[in-house]
Amino acid sequence: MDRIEIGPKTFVVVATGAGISAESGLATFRGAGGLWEGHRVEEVASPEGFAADAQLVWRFYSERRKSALAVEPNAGHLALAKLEEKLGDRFLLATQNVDGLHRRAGSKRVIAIHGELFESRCAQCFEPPFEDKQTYLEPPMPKCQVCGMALRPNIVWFGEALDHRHLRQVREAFEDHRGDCVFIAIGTSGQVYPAAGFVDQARSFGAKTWLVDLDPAHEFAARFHHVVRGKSGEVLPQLFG
Ligand code: BV8
Ligand code: ZN
Repeated sequence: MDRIEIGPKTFVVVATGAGISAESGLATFRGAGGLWEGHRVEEVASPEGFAADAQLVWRFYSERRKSALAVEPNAGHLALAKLEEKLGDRFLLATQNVDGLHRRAGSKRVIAIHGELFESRCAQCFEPPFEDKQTYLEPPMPKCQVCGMALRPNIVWFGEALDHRHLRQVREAFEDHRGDCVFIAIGTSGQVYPAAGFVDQARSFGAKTWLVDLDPAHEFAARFHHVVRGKSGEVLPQLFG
């Protein structure tokens, strides 16, 4: 059984994708062939998609809010929360997932680099994002209390920039701990940038890199020092030495 040796000063950066939530019962992006109700996710999860059909996009996110509220974190999420408890400030979790399951599992040092499913924000003015668990399946679509324009999910859509502070936090973690850093990607097909480039950044700063995935994407897996094939809910509880 593979084990990742973590020394007394080793800094651990973890990046997770949809695969870590699969055992909780949430659909992955590639599992459904990248489709939702016959629409390409890249189209629905985009500013163009929202401009073209806000109701369709709100239906997409409302259904995901309902599914994410109906499931529980799994052993993989819990294993990462336990590792964070052990490592404290020598741990950083960057998740591509918007489902909120890492926080519900107890993870605190987690940055949601693609946004938060349970937050909405105004599509126009600079009112800050706010917690929103509501679903919007029928018109009228939700409006901003301040300026009256449309509300949108607080998600980073395709073609939108990620929060540069998040990207800086990940880069600094590699930079500040060069020589004694481990990067572990879990349950991601590595198709979406800039997250898919974290492994290259990690290696450029001398980090050891691991991929944990049920069915590793070949060209992505080739960029890691180590690849562990399996279900994250089964692998993670035994993986950390
Ligand atoms: C950006 C939120 C630039 C949405 C997401 C053309 C136009 C515009 C942009 C681009 C373009 N071409 C390329 C780009 C860049 C684009 C990109 O990379 N596109 C890809 C498709 C080529 N990236 C962007 O647009 C990003 N922004 O580049 O901005 C910019 C800069 C400055 C100023 C302006 C603009 C923004 C990307 C963020 C998009 N938002 N999520 C939502 O969730 O609704 S992306 C979304 O898809 C996820 O967050 C995640 O990132 C990605 C899905 O990937 P995965 O999580 O990996 O899931 P997947 O299903 O693919 O894989 C699951 C894996 O789990 C599999 O490997 C499977 O084997 C494994 N698995 C399954 N079960 C298990 C398991 N593993 C373990 N255990 C199990 N049980
Ligand atoms: Zn507004």
